[in-house]
Formats: sequence, structure tokens, C-alpha cells
Amino acid sequence: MDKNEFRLGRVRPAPENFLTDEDIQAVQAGRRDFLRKALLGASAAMLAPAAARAASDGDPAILNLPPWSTSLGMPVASHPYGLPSKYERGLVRRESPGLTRVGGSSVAFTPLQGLFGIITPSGLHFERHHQGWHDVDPSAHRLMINGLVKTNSVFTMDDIMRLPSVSRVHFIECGANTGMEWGNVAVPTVQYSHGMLSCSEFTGVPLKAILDMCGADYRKGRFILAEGADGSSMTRTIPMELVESGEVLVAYGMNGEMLRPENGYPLRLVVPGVQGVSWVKWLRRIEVGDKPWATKDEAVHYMDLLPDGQHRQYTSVQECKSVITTPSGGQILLDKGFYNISGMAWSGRGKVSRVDVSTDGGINWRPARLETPVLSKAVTRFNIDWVWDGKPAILQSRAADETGFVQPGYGQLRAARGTKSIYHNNAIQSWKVVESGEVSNVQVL
Ligand SMILES: Nc1nc2c(c(=O)[nH]1)N[C@H]1C(S)=C(S)[C@@H](COP(=O)(O)O)O[C@H]1N2
Ligand SMILES: [Mo]
Repeated sequence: MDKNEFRLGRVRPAPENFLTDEDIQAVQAGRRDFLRKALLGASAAMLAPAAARAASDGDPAILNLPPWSTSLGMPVASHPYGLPSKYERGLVRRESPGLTRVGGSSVAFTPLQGLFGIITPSGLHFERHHQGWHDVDPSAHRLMINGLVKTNSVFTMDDIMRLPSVSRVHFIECGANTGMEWGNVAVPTVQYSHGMLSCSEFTGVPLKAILDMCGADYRKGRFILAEGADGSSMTRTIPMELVESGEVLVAYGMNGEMLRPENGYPLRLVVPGVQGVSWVKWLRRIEVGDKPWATKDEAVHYMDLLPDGQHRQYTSVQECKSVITTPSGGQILLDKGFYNISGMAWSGRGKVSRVDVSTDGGINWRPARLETPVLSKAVTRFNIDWVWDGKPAILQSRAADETGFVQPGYGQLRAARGTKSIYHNNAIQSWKVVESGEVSNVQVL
């Protein structure tokens, strides 16, 4: 067997070799030199120790004592709130210049290519604002419950935080995630193709408990309207069944601390399995009603255009989907040999039951390892071994969930949904590897 088969390549580019916004602009302007630039920049940092080597090679990095072994370290609490290593400074949320037009109405994507496990660090949780974010003063924030309830009520944050709480891990995905790909626009990296996805532990009070306190009329009141306190007047209708299941939370906590301002501090709705737009941030009002409201954010946005010109309204559940995050677009395999293919799978309908991976564009499939924990309506991490023979390859993952639903290919998706959609693209993602090791985004029907 070729000795290279046991060499571990470094798939993840060094931070300085992450794509810059200029690179992205170059891609959008149709210039293709960004990969070459990335390759040139990569050579020194990445071609260095690519694998475990014999000690007799005399690697100076193990033979010489570095400053951190021979001097006093930093004092405790020099960062009262801890920060990532400066060597990780390239791993940040990024905006797509093509999508951000007016100041606040924008999206910043999670760098999925650099994440491990299932939890998104709070500072890297994606952001989607219809009119910018605010750092809301919690002492001035209120939640009102009205409509088909016995007692219209107003809660302070103190009132809410006294109530019995639960903590649950769930993914949140914007309905527009992977939206560019409908038009076969191959955005360069997984950050831009799938980065409107994050997964966190949320803490809060089940909305059902709050509605019970207010004497909600569950017989007539089959819908709720959730309203945010920002200037976008974000309002969404949510079916009462979801609330009655106990899954919908009025949340103040994320990953063990209060929500970050960008993610709705001090209060947001958590609607597990449902598209991000329903997870109303800076939550200020819940109305109980007997029919959907057809507000602007549901009558003209976040609906699916079908091939026959009709549209589906209130598509809410994010169907089963997966993506390989390493290796992925913009990364470079340094050498043939062993690689750990790693990715994320999720379903708005429950647990992921299986992920299959193909390295030949969908001809052969092998089952990937699902890492624990595998939680309902949360991201599941999968891994699978791969020995790259140095020849062109196409990497794909295909997830299935506990309802038996299998993630579709682009051919299947377009047959059902046409080509004019923006939202709810859960097709199988393909990454092409060429002989030079460059990985790029391609579509396979
Ligand atoms: N009040 C309010 N809530 C909102 C939004 C908003 O602009 N205002 N954006 C929605 C959309 S479209 C998405 S995808 C999610 C994004 O949540 P995040 O910014 O925490 O990732 O919040 C939703 N809730
Ligand atoms: Mo969204």
C-alpha cells in the first residue's frame, strides 16, 4: 500500500488563507483567480508538517523550546470574558456582498467549515435581521399576551425568569439557506451555501405554560401571532399544535448564558424544526387567534413558488438535509491519502436516522458514523473515513430522518418544486475535488 495512504492532510486552510471579502467579490464578478491566490498563499503554511513523521527527521518545532515553554504566561483574567486564540481570527461570520444592500437588512453566515460537533459557538451563530439589531435593555423589555385569552397580561423579564425553565438543543435554519443554489449559482464555500444554519442549547419557558397562566382558549385559538420589538415589525403565524406539544419556548438563554443581542436578547421565540423567520427575536407580543394572520412576512415572503405558477404559503418545517463541511468548497487537499470526511445533518421532523456518503458523485454510497448525541430537531454530526487516491472525486452526503424521508437530489427537487424558488432548498450538496486538491461547489442532478 502506498505510504501516502496513512498520511494525514491538513484540510483546513490556515486562517490567513480563508477567503476574504475581496475574493468573494472577485468570484461574484466572475473572476476565477481566487483559488490560485488561495493556493499560492497556502503553500508555506500548509505544506509544512502535513503528517506524523519520524522523530529522526529532526523537526525543529519539536526540538527547539518555544517562548511559551520558557517564559511566564499571561495573568489570570486578562480576558474577563474569554476570546478565541488569535490564530483563529479568520474563523468569523461573514456577509455576502451580493446580499447585503441596506445597512441593517442583512445576513451574516456561520463558518460551518471550521466547526466541530453540533453546537455553534454563540459568537459564530448566524445573524439574519430584517432591519438591524438592537441591544435591548432587559429592564425596559415586556412581553404581552393578548387575543383569545381570559386575562391579557404583560410580563417583565423578572416575571419570566421566575417560571419553571427547560433547556433544549435545536438547530435554527433560515428558510432562505442554500437559496442561491436554486439558480445554480455556485457560491464558493459552505459558509455561504449553508451558513444560515446554527445549533444551540436554548433555555426558556414553554410558551404553553405562559398561555395556560393567561387562560388561553385552545378550542377557538388554533393559531398564535408572534411579534418582535424591532422596527421590522416581524410577525409570524404559528399553529397552536406546535405550542401545545410543549416544544415552542420563550427563550432567554443560549449556550449557557443570556442570548446575544444579535440573536434576540433578552427574549426570542424558539420553534423547533420550523424555519428561522418564525423564531421571532426581541419577542414583545403573542396574540392568540382563530385564523392565520397573513402578515407581510408570510403573505409575500418565505413562500415557495411552484412550477405551475402557484405558490405554497406557510411552508414551515425545514425538511431533512445534510452537508459535508470538511472537505468543502474553497479548501484544498494537500496530498493524497487519509481524510476524515465530516459534516452535519438535521431534520425539522425529528431525529436523523442515517447519513450515506458518496465520493464518486452518487454512484456508490457508504453509511457514515452518526456521532452522539443524536437529538430531535438538532444538528447531528457525521464522520466517515476516506482515502483519496489523488484522482478527481465528487463528495456528497444524503441524510434520512426517522419519518423515513430521504434528502432529495437536485433533479428530484426541481421536478417537484421547479427552478423559481428561493426558499427551502434541501437538495444533496456536491463538492468536486480535482487533482490539484482544490475543492469547489458543483451541482449534480
Ligand atoms: N424581530 C425579528 N425577529 C426575527 C428576524 C428579524 O429580522 N426581526 N429575522 C428572522 C429570520 S428571517 C431568521 S432566519 C432568524 C435568524 O435568527 P438569528 O439572527 O438568531 O440567526 O430570526 C428571525 N427572527
Ligand atoms: Mo430567515
